[in-house]
Amino acid sequence: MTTGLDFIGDVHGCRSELLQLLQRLEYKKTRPDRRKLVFIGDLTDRGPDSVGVIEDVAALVAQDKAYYIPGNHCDKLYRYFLGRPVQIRHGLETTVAELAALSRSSYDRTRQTFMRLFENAPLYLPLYNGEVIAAHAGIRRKDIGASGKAVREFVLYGDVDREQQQPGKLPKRRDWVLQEKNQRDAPWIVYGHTPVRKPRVYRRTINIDTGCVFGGALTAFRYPELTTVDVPSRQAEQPEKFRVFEPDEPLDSYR
Ligand SMILES: [Mn+2]
Repeated sequence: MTTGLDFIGDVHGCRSELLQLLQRLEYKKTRPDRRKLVFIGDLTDRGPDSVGVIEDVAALVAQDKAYYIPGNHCDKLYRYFLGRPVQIRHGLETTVAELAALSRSSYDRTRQTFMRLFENAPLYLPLYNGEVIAAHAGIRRKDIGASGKAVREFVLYGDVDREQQQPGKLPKRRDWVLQEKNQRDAPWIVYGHTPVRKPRVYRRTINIDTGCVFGGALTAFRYPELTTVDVPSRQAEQPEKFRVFEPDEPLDSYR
């Protein structure tokens, strides 16, 4: 059993920010006090070093210092590596360009490393005796323990409104946490997927995707401490990528 968990949201190829955050969390040399990292998906796409992030995260998982669960960008990269027809857009084009610049042997190694990481990952992950669940875009508490296509779609893509979808545009995402009950002792749900300026807390859920690749920050959520640690982004600011969700709650009201 670990003494604590450090969840890290959507890295999207922001390797230098990741390494700085790991330093702040003291993972660089040895594992601090038997804590463990939890990467909650979307390692690649859009940022400057997706290949480096794949190598870093796979190495941490192999050393038993980290868990990893996939995000929608991971799912698409996996299908790309399988040779399935996927659209090289929405950020995948940067990862594909990085891969194209590799030597044949480096390409093969990265492909194998990523595919193995993905194949060994659960869709979502209950941790700390089920007190906390990691799921890329979130999960309804009633679905914890369930699998199947609808749950998979929700966990990877969120609560998307397919009916309102405009042709060629990304579907709208609903604020799924509003449907969750306010229950003491309900498991915490740690998710990302939709960039927010500050970690958004509501009813024992926390969105920790603070949009590093869009100029925000890379954030870690520490459990059971219920604190966050963040490092500022080195990427260009893209304010239009961030969403504002109401209501939210102060994290320290749960401590
Ligand atoms: Mn995502």
